Amino acid sequence: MPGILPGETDLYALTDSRLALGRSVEEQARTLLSAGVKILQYREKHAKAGVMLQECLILRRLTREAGACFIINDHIDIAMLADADGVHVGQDDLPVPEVRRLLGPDKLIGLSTHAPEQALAAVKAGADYIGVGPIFATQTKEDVCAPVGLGYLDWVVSHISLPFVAIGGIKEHNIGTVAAHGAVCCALVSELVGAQDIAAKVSAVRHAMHSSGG
Ligand code: TZP
Ligand code: MG
Repeated sequence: MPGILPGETDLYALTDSRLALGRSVEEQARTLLSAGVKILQYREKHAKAGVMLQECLILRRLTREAGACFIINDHIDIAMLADADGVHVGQDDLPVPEVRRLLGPDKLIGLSTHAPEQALAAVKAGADYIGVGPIFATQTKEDVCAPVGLGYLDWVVSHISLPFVAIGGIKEHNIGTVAAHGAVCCALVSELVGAQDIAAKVSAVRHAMHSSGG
């Protein structure tokens, strides 16, 4: 079964142990999945490869049990070994066609994009979905580009038919605006795993996303 794509679900959660108030990756994942999150990305920029593999094998089991999609950031080798549903790469990572050669046709490839030409190139390269952002300023990503704002999101909504996920600085207080601009799926890092009560935050964010007219 291929993974669930952005567009088929509203929230896309990412792990980040540096923001998770001491909670392990497994604990972050268990809580997010039991709160109903259906796409989970493992994104642990500072973990060693051996640790990554062990953690991803656990997350693979948990996501499978929860019927959720499991995506790994950057690391194609770990994704293959853990039988993840796909990988998410950035503009400076391995090119999508090369990732496809490694992963084959049945796995998902997500590509972060920050401008119209990158979105068009992602479609051409065969990405399965794109990340759109950073919509707002974010401290979570170390090498992040300046926020692209809602303008790029508007452009994607009207020009790109590939599934996409909005990302970057999205929080309970602004997710209604992002949804009102046409984002069906939003990715959140610090707002979810950095919350005192992750399950309560998932439900508050969902409520804000679906009830606000912007
Ligand atoms: N790609 C663009 S911004 C970002 C990624 C992975 C991090 C977003 O983190 P947050 O905490 O939701 O702003
Ligand atoms: Mg990357």
